[in-house]
Amino acid sequence: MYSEGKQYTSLNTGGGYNNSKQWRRQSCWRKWKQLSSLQRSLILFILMLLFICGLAVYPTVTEHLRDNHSIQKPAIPHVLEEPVKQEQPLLPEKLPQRHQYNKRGPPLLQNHSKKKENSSDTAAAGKKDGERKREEGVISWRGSVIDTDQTTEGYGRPFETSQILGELCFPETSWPKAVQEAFKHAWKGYKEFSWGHDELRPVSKSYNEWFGLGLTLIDSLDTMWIMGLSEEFEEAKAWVATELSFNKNVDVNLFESTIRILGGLLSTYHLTKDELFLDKAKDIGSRLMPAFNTPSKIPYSDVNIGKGIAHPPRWTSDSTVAEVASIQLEFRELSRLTQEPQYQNVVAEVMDKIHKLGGKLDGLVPMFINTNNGQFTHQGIFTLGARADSYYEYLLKQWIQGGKKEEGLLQDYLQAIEGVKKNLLQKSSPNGLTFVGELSHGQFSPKMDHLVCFLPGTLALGAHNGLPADHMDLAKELMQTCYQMYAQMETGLSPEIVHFNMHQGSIRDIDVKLADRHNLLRPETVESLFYLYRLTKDQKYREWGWEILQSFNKFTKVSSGGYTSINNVRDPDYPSPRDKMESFFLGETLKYLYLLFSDDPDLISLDKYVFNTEAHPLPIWPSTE
Ligand code: DMJ
Repeated sequence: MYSEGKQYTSLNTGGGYNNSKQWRRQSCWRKWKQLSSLQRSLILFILMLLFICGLAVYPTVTEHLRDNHSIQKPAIPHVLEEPVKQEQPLLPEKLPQRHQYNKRGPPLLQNHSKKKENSSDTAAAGKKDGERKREEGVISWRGSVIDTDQTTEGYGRPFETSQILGELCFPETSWPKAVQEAFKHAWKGYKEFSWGHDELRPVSKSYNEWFGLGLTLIDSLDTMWIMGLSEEFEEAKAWVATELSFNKNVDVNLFESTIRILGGLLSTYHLTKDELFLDKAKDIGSRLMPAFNTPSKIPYSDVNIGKGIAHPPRWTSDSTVAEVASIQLEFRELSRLTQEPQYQNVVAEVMDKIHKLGGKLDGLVPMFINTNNGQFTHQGIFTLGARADSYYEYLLKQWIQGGKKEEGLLQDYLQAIEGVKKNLLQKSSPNGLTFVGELSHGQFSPKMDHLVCFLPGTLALGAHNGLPADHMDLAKELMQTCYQMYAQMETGLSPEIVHFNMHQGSIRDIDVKLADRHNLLRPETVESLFYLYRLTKDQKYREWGWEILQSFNKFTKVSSGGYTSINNVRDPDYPSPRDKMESFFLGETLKYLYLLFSDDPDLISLDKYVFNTEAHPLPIWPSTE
C-alpha cells in the first residue's frame, strides 16, 4: 500500500488536473481489489462503527457549535459579562409567547403557586423541553431560546423557572449573599469610575453629575450598613467626613435631595449613632428651607443650597404634588432630633393645605399644585403613578411614623384607597389581572407606570397596622400584576409603563408601547415583594424576587463594574444599555432584595421603622412623644 501511495503521488504530480481525478478513482478501486476479504471486512466494520458513533454524537456537537457561534454575539457587545458558570444558572428555555398565542391560544400567567401540570396549554406541556426548543427557536448565547420571528408585541414566559433557578442552582440560603455580590459589583463600578460623583455611567466608565453631592454614595450608606459591608461603609463614611460639603453654589431639587440625601443621612445616623451623619443632615436640611419661602407656602421645586435662593422650574410656577407631599417623614424626623420645630412646621403646613383643597376626586389628587396661589392645577387627571405616587405613600407612613395619632392623615389615606377602588381599579383581559389605571377628565386609560408598584407594599403595610383586611387582598392581587410586568417580558424585567387590554377577546393582558420599553433599575416591585413576604411569609414572593435579581444580573450587569438601565426589555439579544446606574438601585432596589431574602425579621423591623420613599428607614416615634 505504501509503495502505491508513492506511485500515486508521483503520477499525480506529473499528470494534468482532469486526468488525475479519473486516475485516482481507478487507483483506489485497484487497491481495494488487491485487499484480502478479511482486510476488506475489517475496513467495512470500522467504517460502520465510525458511522454509528457519528450519529450518536451529532446532536451534542451541533448544539455546542451553535452555542459557540452565538457567543460571538453578546447581548450588549463588550458591555455585559460573558456568562460565568456560577452566575448563569441552567436556565430552562424561555419560550416566545407569541408562538403560544398563535399555536395554542393564550399563555398561562406565571404563578409559582401553581404546578406546570395545571397548564391548560396541554400541547406545549406534553412536549419535552428539547422538542419545544427545536420547534420554536434557536438557542441564544445565554442558553435561553430566542424567537426566530419576533415581529409583534405580546411575548412572555409561560413556563415556570423559579423552582429550577432556586432549588437546583442556588439554595435559598445563598440569596442574601447573591444580593451582596450584586451590591459589591455595583459599588466597584461606582468606586472606580465615579467616586464622589452623583451617578455612575458604567458603559462609558464615567459619571453623571446632577447635584454634585455624591448622590449614589450617600444613598448607599445605610444599604451597606444593613448588608454588613463594613469595609465599603467605612470608605464611604471617610468621604462624607472629609469631602462632602453642602456649601456649594448648586441648584438641587427639593424632593430628590430630601428623600435621597437628608433621608439617607438620617437613617444612617439612626443605624450607626454616629453624629457625623446627623450634623450633615442638619446642614442639608437647613439649606433646603428657603424652598418654603413662597406666597402659598407650597415649596418651590429647586433650591440653590449655596446661595439660599429657591425657585420653581423655568417654565412654570407649579410644583409636583408627589414632590411637595413626600418630604414630610424626613423634615419631621429632623425636627424631632434637633428639637427645632421649623422643619416639621413647614411640611405640616403643606399637608394641611392639601388636606383642605378642592379639586380632589374621592380622595385622589391632581398631579400639580401652584406655588403662588396654592391651588391644584391641571385638574381632572388622576394617577397613582408619576407625580402623585408618593403622596399616598406618605399619608400612611406619616400616620405610622407619628404613632398612629394623626387622624387627618389616616382619613385622607383611607379615602384615597376607596377612590382608587372606585375610579382606577380594573381587570385585564383575558386573564383578569387587577391593575390601577389613570383617569383624564372622566376618561379611563388602562395605563400603569411601574412606579405604581409601590402600592401593594403600602397597602400591605396599612393592613399590618390595623387597616381593613381587604387592603391586604388588593395588595396580593396587585403584587401578582406587578410580577407579571416582569415575567411576561423577554428579559424578565419590567418596562417603565404598560398598557392593559380590557376588551373581550384580547389575546394578551399586557402591551408595551415602543417608547415605554426602558427599565431604569427601579425598586417599586421588589419593594412591595419585601413587604408582602415579611407580612405573609408566602414563599412565592421570595422566588419572584430571586427571578428579578437573576434578570438584573443577566441583562443589566456591566462587566467592568456597575449595572446599567436599559432601553428595551423586550429584546434579550440587545437590551440596549442607557449607560446610567441610578442611585436608587443601590439605595432601594438592592436593599429591598436583601431584606426580602434575609431571614431576620428584626433586621429593620416594620414595627420599629418606617421606610421613606427612597428606602431609608426612619424610626417610628415612641408613644411617649
Ligand atoms: C425613587 O427616587 C423613589 O422611590 C421615588 O419615590 C420614586 N422614584 C425613584 C425610584 O423609582
